[in-house]
Amino acid sequence: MLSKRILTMQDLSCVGQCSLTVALPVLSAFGVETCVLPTAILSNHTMFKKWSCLDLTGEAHNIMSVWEENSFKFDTFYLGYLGSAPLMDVAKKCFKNFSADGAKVIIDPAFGDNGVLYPAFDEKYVAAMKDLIKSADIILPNLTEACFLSGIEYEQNASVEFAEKVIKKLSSITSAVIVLTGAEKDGMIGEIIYRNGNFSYVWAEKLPKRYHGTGDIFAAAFTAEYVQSGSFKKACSVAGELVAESIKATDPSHPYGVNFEYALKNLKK
Ligand code: PXL
Repeated sequence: MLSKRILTMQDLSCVGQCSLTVALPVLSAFGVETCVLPTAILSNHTMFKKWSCLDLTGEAHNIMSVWEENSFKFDTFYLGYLGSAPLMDVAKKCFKNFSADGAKVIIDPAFGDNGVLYPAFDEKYVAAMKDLIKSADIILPNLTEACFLSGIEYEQNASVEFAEKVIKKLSSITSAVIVLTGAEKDGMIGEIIYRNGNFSYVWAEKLPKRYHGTGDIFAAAFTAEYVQSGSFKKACSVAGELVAESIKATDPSHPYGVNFEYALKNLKK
């Protein structure tokens, strides 16, 4: 099998089952070599009452200069929660200096949910992300992120038609394939894929409870499956299934993430 080396850029939250602590095990379990550029170290994710954060922008530049000397190249860049706007410039430098032939850029904007930005972010972060997604081949926003990026006001319980309007506006900013996650229709949850001017859909049963960190599990599994099969629909259904199995295995008294470890252990081939 052709080996595809991924570089994932996102934060390391010491507690919280998100970002790197999810991406690394998921990508490894799917059989993909994964290198990391940690963008920040947090005590825990920002859905807890308190957190500390060490921004690693400066160290990222040191790491990249050594990588240049070692002539490293990557086949896929997969970005999640970065942490601060200057890290978007780090990302652009990375794409420029470390892309293997035909390298792909997959970006999960990872800055908000339920109509609001995550606590560490503001409009400047959104503006920098709006610029960064111009370099992407695939983006994986939820509806909140797609609304912020396209400048359309978020709607609760949005229809598929509304989501498609947001996606079309977003497509005027980036030529990336847009995979909108967490779309809802008739009691189902799924993805709306916009590619070459056409919409396609992947739907699955919607589970009653929403949990934190599921977007990161989806993005990591999507990336791992996509780099191997090249199929958007298969990547969405495999990733959606891993999220669903993780939610089903989660004890409701565990408030800050999902039991993706159990779901990975039982991953079907
Ligand atoms: O799951 C996204 C995420 C990743 N990393 C950190 C976060 C969040 C969401 O809140 O706070 C630090």
